[in-house]
Amino acid sequence: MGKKAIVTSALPYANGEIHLGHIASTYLPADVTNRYLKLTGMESYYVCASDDFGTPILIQSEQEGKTPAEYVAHWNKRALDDFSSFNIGFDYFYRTSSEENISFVQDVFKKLNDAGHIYEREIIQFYCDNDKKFLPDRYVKGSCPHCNAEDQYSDLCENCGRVPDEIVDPKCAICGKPPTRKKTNHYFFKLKNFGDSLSRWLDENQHLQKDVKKYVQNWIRSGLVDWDITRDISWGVPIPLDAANGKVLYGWFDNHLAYISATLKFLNDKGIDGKKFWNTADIYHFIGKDIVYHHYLFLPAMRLGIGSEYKLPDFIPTRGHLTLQAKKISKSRNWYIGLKEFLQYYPADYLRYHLVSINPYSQDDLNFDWDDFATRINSELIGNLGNFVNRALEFTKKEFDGKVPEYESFDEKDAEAEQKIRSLAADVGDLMKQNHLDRALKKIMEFSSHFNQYFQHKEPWKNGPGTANCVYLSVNAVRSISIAILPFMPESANKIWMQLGLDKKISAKWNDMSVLGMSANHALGYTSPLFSKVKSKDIENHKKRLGTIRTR
Ligand code: B3M
Ligand code: ZN
Repeated sequence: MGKKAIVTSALPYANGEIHLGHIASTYLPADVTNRYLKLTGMESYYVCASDDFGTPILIQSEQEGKTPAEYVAHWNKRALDDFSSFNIGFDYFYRTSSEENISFVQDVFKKLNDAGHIYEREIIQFYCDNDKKFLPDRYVKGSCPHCNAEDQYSDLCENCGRVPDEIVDPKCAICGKPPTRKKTNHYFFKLKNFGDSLSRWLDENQHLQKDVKKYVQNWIRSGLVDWDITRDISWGVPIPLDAANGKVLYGWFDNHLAYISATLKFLNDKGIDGKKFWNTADIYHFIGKDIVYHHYLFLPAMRLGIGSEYKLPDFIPTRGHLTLQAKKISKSRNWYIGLKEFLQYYPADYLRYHLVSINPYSQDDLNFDWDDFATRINSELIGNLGNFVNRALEFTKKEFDGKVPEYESFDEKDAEAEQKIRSLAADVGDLMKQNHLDRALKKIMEFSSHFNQYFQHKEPWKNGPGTANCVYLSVNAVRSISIAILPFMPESANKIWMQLGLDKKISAKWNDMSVLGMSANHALGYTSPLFSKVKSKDIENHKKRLGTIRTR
């Protein structure tokens, strides 16, 4: 790890509310990582933006009778509001339709064009005679030519994850009629030029997940297809060539460039040389597995195509999809839980705890289940961690007048407890560095569980010898816990910190959790239970509500 990092996560389309499916695979892992990196003392920034251009957004704004600009402004704000209430701590949240991104994208286009990576070709494009429109991407549905899955959009097969070169049995997505075909001039990006260099980059990058690398290498081996980067629609980055006649670039040409353009805007405004920062930082792009093709092929190829003026990603943490009660999330069938809705029922930290716990660093799908949520929160978060913190602090209040006692010489159990504190930062940190956020959180829970047992074993309520040591070490363990959970559950972490009689906000660094920082005579703050239980009656109601229409 270097000293600087830029963390990004897949940009949310500005066309609908953020739901649990979005945050599980990308925003939460990215946020936890960014908070962790900052805590270790790195200069790390989490940069994101709304993904404003493209066919689906144009279609939806048309359906709602709004201009696309009005439409995306609404969803950009709404997304940021929802993320903020979930404590997704973006350092910067911008938009792909910003002036800065548009000119950055046009500049990249020109450089690729000058370097010979772009060519123009007449193509036959689907056209709907009924709607009088060219029909790119989501305007057309049909079967995937690779895996035969039916009812797929022409820009991405959700079943096999590939981008179909020609969709089978096409239908207009607006009116359902089979489209006709019409000639139009399109610009293509020569992805084929990059097979070897992409393959080399994949081999050399030791941080990328092995299984993902393997199938991306297979895609390369089976031959890359040049990439149509033109759209005959009005909403997008205009192609900066007179001959382009106002055509725009495909959304997947411009959106990932906003990772860079938004970073440059943010850092340059702060008086930092953004480009230099980017090129000397560790670059993380957090994504869900459905956009592997775009992030392991298009994105690096475009960066390579402009002479690696901006460095390629070091990490592309790729995670699976969230299902809900073991069923695929679907907005149209109301089978989803909006983030905003969830936060009306439970604190952000409950969801953060749960979603990190069930989310391994792999592409396996994960499932949100209401009963599982209740069990984990009640028995793990509250029964283990909340219980330990509360009993240690309350006991100190009651028996030691709220002051950390002086310790005496340690017995074997005390020495073991001390050792747990001393090694916590490294034990958890090793897993964080490898992106195993779920295992890291589990380590913290094991630590808490160890101290629960230690406390139980020592029976300080009997006030026998060793009581002071037990309380001293337990209060110190509480302090360690508050630092360790800061990336995962920032609100609870700071609450514990305050109850310890420290500051309003944690000022410590990651390694401080392995220091016995609570010294004798330090007075604790006001203490109270951190959490309250999830009730089974409420859980039943949440289950019933799924699949029904709720407010957005
Ligand atoms: N806006 C959302 C998705 O396909 C898409 C990501 C863009 S990342 C540059 O998950
Ligand atoms: Zn039509």
